[in-house]
Amino acid sequence: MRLLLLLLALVAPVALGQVTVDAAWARATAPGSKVAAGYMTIRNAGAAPDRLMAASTPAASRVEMHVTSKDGDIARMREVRNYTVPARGAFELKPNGPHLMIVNLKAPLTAGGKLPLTLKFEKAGEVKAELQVRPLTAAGPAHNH
Ligand SMILES: [Cu+2]
Repeated sequence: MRLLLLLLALVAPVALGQVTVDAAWARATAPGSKVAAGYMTIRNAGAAPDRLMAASTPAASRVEMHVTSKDGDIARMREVRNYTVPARGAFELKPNGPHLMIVNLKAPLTAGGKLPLTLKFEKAGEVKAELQVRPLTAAGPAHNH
C-alpha cells in the first residue's frame, strides 16, 4: 500500500499539462459587432477527463462557454459552466457547435489578426492559446446572438 501511494505521488505531476489546443480561430467581426465566436480543438492526452472551467482574454470583457442546439431551423445558444474534455480524447469547438463567446471586444477582429486566450482547466491549470482571425466569409454559418 505504501509503495502504491509512493507510485501515485510520482505519477500524479506527470498527468498535468496534458491539455493542448489546436487550430484555434475566430471569424473577423462584422461592422459594429463586439462579439466573436472562438473555435478550436482541445486535446487531452491524460488518462483522466479534464474540464475547461474558465477562459479569458485581455482583448474583451469576458469569454463565455456556449453550446448550440437546433430548434427546427433555428440554432439556439446557451451558456454552460464548463466543457468536459474526455481522457485521451478531444473536445471540438466549431461553427454550429460549442464555441467560446468573446463578449464586448475592445477592438474589432480583422482577418490576419490574432487574439490571445488563457484557458483554465480543472486539472491541467492554465493553457495559453491564440485565435487566428479569418475573413468574415470563412466557412460556416454567420454567428448571430
Ligand atoms: Cu454563442
